[in-house]
Amino acid sequence: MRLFVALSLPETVQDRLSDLCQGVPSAKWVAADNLHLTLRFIGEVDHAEADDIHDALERVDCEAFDLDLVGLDTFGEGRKLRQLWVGVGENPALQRLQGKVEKAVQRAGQPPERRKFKPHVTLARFKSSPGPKLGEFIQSYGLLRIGPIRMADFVLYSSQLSPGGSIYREEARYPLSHLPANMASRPLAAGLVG
Ligand code: 2AM
Repeated sequence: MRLFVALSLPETVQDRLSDLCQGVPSAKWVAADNLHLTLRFIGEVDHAEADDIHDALERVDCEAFDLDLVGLDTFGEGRKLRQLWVGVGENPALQRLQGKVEKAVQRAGQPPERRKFKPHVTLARFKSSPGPKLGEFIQSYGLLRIGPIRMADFVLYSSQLSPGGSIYREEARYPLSHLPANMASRPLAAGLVG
């Protein structure tokens, strides 16, 4: 299975973002309920590895925090533009959580992520040049600011590639705060372990 760890966004925020998602030809917009902020992409693992990752994530002890979504930016430029995304206001608590998730995933035996963490919520992906409409979109919504959004947990998702786009499934949710470890421990979602 293909796994990643992310912050899920409240439905109200997903809907607000999704309402913006139009008017740029060639944009492949992310479906509202797929909008999320990735903390760590893991990729393909087997069931035993997935269990180890789950066990390690259950031990992550980090405080709940508020998140602000701020502004728009892209990965790649011009003809090489690949993604349009919403950024995140400076957030030490988010950085702490990401660091702990990274350590947990490594403790579970996965290789380290080499790329620097750049928190973002992908709105659209591009296979061909978006043309001038993207500039207009960024002009219209570049000052976007949504928040504070309370982040009280994080999620282990599986992702299945399908012709209609990726299907994300929540496999486990991990509370943030300072609960004793035994209160934070729950089994994996049914079906993750074979
Ligand atoms: P993205 O939003 O920047 O595309 C599920 O696919 C999540 O994992 C997405 O948020 C995606 O980030 C991220 N992701 C997918 N493939 C990845 C890869 N090869 N390396 C890092 N992150 C990846």
